[in-house]
Amino acid sequence: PSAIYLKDYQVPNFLIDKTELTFELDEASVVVTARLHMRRNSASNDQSASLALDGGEDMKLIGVAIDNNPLASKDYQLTSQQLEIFTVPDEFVLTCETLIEPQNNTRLEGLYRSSSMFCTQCEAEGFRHITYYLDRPDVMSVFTTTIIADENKYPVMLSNGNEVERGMTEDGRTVVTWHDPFKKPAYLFALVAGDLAVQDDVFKTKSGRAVTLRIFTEQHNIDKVDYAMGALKRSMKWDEEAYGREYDLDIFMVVAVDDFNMGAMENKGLNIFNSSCLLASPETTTDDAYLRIEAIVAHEYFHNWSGNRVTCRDWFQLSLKEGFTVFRDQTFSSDMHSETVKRVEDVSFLRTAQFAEDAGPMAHPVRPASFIEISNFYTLTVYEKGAEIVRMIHTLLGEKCFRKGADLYFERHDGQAVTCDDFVTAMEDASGIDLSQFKRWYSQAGTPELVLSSEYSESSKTFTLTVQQTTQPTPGQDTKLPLHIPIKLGLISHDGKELKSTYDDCREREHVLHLKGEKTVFEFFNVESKPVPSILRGFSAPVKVEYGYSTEELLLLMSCDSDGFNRWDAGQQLAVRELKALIDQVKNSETLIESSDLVSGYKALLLNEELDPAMVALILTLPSQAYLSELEAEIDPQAIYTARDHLTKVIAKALQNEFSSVYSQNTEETVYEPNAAQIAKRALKNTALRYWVESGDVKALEALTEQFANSDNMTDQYAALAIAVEANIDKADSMLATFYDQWLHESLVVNKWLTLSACKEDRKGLEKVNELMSHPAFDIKNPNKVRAVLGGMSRSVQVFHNEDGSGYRYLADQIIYLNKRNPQLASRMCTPLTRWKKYKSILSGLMKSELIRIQKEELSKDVYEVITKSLE
Ligand code: DPP
Ligand code: ZN
Repeated sequence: PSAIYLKDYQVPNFLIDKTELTFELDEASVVVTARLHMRRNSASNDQSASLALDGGEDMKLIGVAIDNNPLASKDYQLTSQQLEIFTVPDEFVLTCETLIEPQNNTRLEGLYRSSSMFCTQCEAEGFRHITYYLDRPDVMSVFTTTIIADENKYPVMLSNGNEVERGMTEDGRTVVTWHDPFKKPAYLFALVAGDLAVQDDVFKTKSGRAVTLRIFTEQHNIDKVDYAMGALKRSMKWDEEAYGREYDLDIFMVVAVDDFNMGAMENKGLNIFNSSCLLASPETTTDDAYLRIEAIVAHEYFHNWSGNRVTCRDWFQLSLKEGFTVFRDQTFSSDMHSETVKRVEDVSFLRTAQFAEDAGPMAHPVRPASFIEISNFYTLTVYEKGAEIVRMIHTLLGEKCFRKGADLYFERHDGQAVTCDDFVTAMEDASGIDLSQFKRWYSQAGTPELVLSSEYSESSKTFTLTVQQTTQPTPGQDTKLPLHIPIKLGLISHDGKELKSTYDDCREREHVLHLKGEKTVFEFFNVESKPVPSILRGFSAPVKVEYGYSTEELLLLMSCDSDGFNRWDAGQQLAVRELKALIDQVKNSETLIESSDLVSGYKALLLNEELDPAMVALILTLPSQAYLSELEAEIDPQAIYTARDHLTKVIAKALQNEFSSVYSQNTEETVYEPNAAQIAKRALKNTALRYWVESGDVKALEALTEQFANSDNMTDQYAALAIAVEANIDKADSMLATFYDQWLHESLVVNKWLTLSACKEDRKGLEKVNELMSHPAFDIKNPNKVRAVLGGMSRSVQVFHNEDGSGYRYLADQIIYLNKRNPQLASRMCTPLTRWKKYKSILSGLMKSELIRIQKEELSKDVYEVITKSLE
């Protein structure tokens, strides 16, 4: 396999104005007839180029014709990746007939089967497994799709756009034709056929049009779509208000599919969702999952403008649509619930997982310069860091100019396939703000690190802040340039008040500093007393910050900062300090001794009844094993685990009474609703229960058992079970068994059971994982189940990081097996092993040898790229 490069981009030699597809669906095979109305692209600099169409080797070419004249085999060449036709006129209709076998498509790319239905996934390059095509996003075409199938088996037959015709073939099969008036790249094509149930609704757009909304699921799941439908309507309304974007077709359809590689897909007018990201009911769905469903429904809907109406020129620009759309869905969720809680959750995720990606062998810029397999670049960097870039633009421009920029972008590029540069240019043109240095964020990989120091002059009332930025080298990028970084800053007096200061001729409580150089000194005048700086409020840039706060200063920020995000962050910093000290003690086999600062800070929080319970829960949650691993120079998983466990128990014992009373105060009988107020209370209640159980109080165990057995909602029941597993209480195994028996008919709940069973810290863990993989509830065809078990296992310290290497070997075996079946999924499963260089030497060596073992196999492009880069 070889890499392709952004710098080699060329416009397509041909364009496809119209795409007419006919699918004859059958159990044994599907015949696809494509009629492509093509012409040479006058913008191409090769006007005599042959026609090279993309196509996968899993297709059988039945016949190909130009303007209805069948081609002979001497007229073209067929390889495993393309169909090349040597001579074609300047304008022509290409007809191409292919035969595919969706039932044997285990890659879940292109047309495949999930349960008894047919469905598609074409992003990024799945369409080429359906027919030969110019499968690249800058080739946009108007699609008409005809589906022919037995209506008894497939009463529902869907594709993009509007249904325009329905009839019968002579042999009694149904023929349905769909037409999508908006031109689109092939990655947005979708087809679904099956015996599906539907729920209908209507959305009135701001201009008064009635849009039909239809959600389809397998028959047994249709009672779980109310929440998604509501979320869809909220999203449609929000996009009209926040961005002035109205929906453009008369119908919007969503289909839930069990076997799906990704979360969901924004196909024009016909979104396809992993059922785990759509189906919800109080009994089977946790609060977290509700919020996730709402966010993903919104995300896919928002793509209708940021992605579909304006799409990407090439796949290097993936973040153009993903970064922007994630930013849009984050803002939507924060408008629907709590802004601070949402920000904390997003940043916590970014700092844990994206920072780790940036520090690993797969580190890449938000706009990658090259790739071997694009599926490997649906990453946290492209999505989450990409969203941070858009957020920074928002911070630099302010709400009003940002909106002007977005309006200009949509207006200027409607119907086009464009680049990240085009997006930034629209923002610059609308605001007059120069973003030329800022654009380095798109091309430079790695997480910038800021080191800050300060001075205060009592006599001149001047506060001076010195900021230095550096970015560590990443693979293929040894030298780094300084970035334009917005730093939102406030100053707080030692008695907890917000201080005004004069900076850049503005007298305000908060300023946005523009860090541009490697080292910059910022001066603030008329600062009444020596301040504690509140740095990077709202996490105004995706960077690491180092500033020598004293413990007292962090406690002050944690209790007084007007910026909710920084209050949380101060708590995290305190906890991280404490944990780092403990980790070192474990590593040196010393007796573990902790300070009492964190405990007293937590106590104050628990006693303060005015705080948002959701924020209290977040602050009380210790930094995760994964986040602490990211912060370590050399990861010793067991040491981190031991330190975290120790501190949890110390806090639990010291505040046992507080936790027990917070638990009771937040336990009330209400009818379950996934609203912010209820979610907050449940979060705090269950955080309290987690500690309370760790305190060893028998009453806590009673409360846990009672909550597990009698909750009327999955959030509380699952929380009880997860606590039992994490705290490793004696009853955990029997609770897991009970849970399975209770929910064996609910596949999505069973996935939760698989994850918890697989991540349980247990000396016999690997045997159990192996049992799970052959359990009747497991299904290797289903990516959710594979992720549940292997993802769960990779999180456990004792099972995965066992020093006999058995955990790594087990995962490698599974990757080798999946590599052939489902390369995308196999490649994702490699992630934990790719971080090998950061682990302590015994583990590092074991991980590396598994990577080498995988490398010796005949690998898919997906796995090849990840493994090779990890070993470089
Ligand atoms: N474009 C899809 C999404 O992120 C890919 N799964 O919404
Ligand atoms: Zn997306």
